Amino acid sequence: MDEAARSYKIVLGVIGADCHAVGNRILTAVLTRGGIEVVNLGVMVSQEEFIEAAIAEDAGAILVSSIYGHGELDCQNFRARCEERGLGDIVLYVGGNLVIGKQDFATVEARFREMGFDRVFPPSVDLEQVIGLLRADIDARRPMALGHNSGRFVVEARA
Ligand code: B12
Repeated sequence: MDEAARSYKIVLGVIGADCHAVGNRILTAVLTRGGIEVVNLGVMVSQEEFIEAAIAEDAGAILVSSIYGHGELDCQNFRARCEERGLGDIVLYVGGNLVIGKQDFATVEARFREMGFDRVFPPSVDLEQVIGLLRADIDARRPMALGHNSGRFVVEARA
């Protein structure tokens, strides 16, 4: 397949009991305009709902928003749950006001990276840059020869 013709599908939502909806709509609009196919789950999305949607939609990435400050709690074990469900190659991003109050972003980033997120973004991120990163990260995780959810294929093939 021609690289330029490759489609990039992602699942987006606001995790946990978080109902902040404005950023979610902006993310959807900017990413869609940038040529990314967005499956928007809206607000108050559970880990399970993100994972179910990523499997059903054969998405290359899950973008998690957390605005109300409880991101660390809501995102616990997210990467492990993805792996359990065969999404070994899924790209995981998280962004927003991830923790309560003002904390050094480098420290916050390190904690979420430790939890298995590929990239961690502050509220002030340039969304055009995110589109470029997304394409590159999905390409790196899913070489053209492998289909979507290829991590699941590898797990099943090993079983
Ligand atoms: C509007 C608002 C509300 C509204 C939300 C209405 C709605 N349905 O959207 C209401 C009044 C309901 C509300 C409630 C609460 N809120 Co409020 N709210 C705000 C406010 C004023 C604006 C949020 C907003 O729309 N911002 C504009 C959008 C465009 O920005 P954004 O959401 O940050 O999203 C952008 C970026 O973060 C980034 N981004 C987000 N996610 C991701 C993900 C990825 C992967 C990437 C790349 C980028 C990215 O891109 C987005 C687009 O540019 C902020 C203060 C502020 N100035 O931000 C507080 C704020 C977010 N709220 C806050 C709090 C504490 C609450 C409550 C807990 C208050 C309470 N005690 O009840 C509740 C939580 C309710 C709940 N269950 O979620 C705090 C969070 C504190 C923290 N994280 O440390 C803030 C920061 C206010 C503050 N300074 O204390 N809130």
